Amino acid sequence: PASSSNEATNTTRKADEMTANVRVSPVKLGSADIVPTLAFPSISTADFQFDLEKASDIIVEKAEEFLSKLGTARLVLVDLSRGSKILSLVKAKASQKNIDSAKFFTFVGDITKLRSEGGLHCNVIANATNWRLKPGGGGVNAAIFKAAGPDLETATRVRANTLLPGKAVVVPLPSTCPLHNAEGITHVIHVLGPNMNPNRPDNLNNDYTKGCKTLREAYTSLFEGFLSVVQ
Ligand code: AR6
Repeated sequence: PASSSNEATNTTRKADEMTANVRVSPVKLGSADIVPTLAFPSISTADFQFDLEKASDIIVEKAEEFLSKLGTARLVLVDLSRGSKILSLVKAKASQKNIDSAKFFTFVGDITKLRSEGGLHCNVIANATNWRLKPGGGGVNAAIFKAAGPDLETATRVRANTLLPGKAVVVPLPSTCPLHNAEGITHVIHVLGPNMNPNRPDNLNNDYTKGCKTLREAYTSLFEGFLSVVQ
């Protein structure tokens, strides 16, 4: 019967997403199949140079804290390469804590092409942004603003012009936006993490007491933003 074969497909898809990123045809992902899912990059750990061990502890701690509030919704940490150190650290630490890997998992892929290239449908994505909420600057921020086109900049301006470290802002994407119609993303949540890059004027000067506090606040603000979208 159709229902049991759908169930089998769903089970296989989940297993694939959790392990090998095996591609699943997007045509199988009708709206009825969609589980509310937030895909997020590791905030502050590339351009902003935040320590990976400390960041991975915070990601796992915050994901665990929010999973109980999220119902069936899922959290997915994304990075570009299979060799990503932050993905392996988080995967190992989440598994040590016996966190449900169907609800919180890691995924290799470009966050702007998760459905079209990875077969993973995420209705919300997070962006590791800058305080001006401006396109460009490299990293995931440049990729998301580029893929979304001018619609994202306009929709962002309606919500905010600046962001403080540790804060997030939820931006709904109009259906005309390429990220919405090609990838099924309805919201982008911009998050500003702590900046530990000593080559930048606005860095925390290696103060990890403040840095960890701000990164925790950033994930709290991000996950609360996602909660506000799913509820
Ligand atoms: N898809 C998935 N993950 C990505 C992608 C992508 N397309 N691009 C990068 N990553 P970063 P930060 C991963 O540097 O450290 C910008 O200039 C990357 O491998 O984007 O918070 C902004 O304008 C890493 O794991 O963000 C800010 O000024 C993670 O995304 C500043 O950088 C975050 O790396 C923010 O720095």
